[in-house]
Amino acid sequence: MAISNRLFIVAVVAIVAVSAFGISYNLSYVHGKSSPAASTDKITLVITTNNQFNKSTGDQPSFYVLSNGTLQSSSVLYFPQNQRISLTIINYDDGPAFPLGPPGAGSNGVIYYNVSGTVGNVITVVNNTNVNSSSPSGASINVSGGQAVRGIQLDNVAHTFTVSGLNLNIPIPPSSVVHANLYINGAGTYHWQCQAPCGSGSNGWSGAMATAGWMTGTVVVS
Ligand SMILES: [Cu+2]
Repeated sequence: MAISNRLFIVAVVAIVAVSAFGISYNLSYVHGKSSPAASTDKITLVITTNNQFNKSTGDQPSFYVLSNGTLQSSSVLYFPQNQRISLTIINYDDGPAFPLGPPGAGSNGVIYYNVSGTVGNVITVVNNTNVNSSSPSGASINVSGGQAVRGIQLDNVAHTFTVSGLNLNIPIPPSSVVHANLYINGAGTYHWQCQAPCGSGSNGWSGAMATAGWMTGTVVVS
């Protein structure tokens, strides 16, 4: 074997060894750093449109639970008590609906629909993630990310995730991803309801709005 070949092999072995050390070092570093003091439960809800409700009503929007890569019924949601819940809501609905309830007036005179019941009464909103329905074909993907807000302008609310028994109100803009951290102290059974009349009927409160697993349902905290 020529000396240059031996040098090459030594060099390769050294590179592999250093890389392996780096990977294992990084893994242990990340693992050690990511161990939280309290356990976290991640819950992801997905709002889709074009769900066939029945023949006379037609399509309705609906909340689902993302579980093991499949969309499951939101009729009964299970939340853990006394630990941090990392709640993500992915909304594919690109149309707003005016929510009910007392809005808070912003300092600039703009009316907002306030967040409540989350850590800091804040949600993080990533807008324009629904690129398929909001971007014309060929347009660049425009994602503005990670804005922490205490409210959403009233005419920019598509749905809400509201559990009045927990004073929890999460307004959800069209075509957005919303994230919130929350704690729920103690067990209980509650009613959840979207407060933006997005269903059928003359006032929008029929169909999905009045049917468990669509825009309303039960939250079991245990
Ligand atoms: Cu709704």
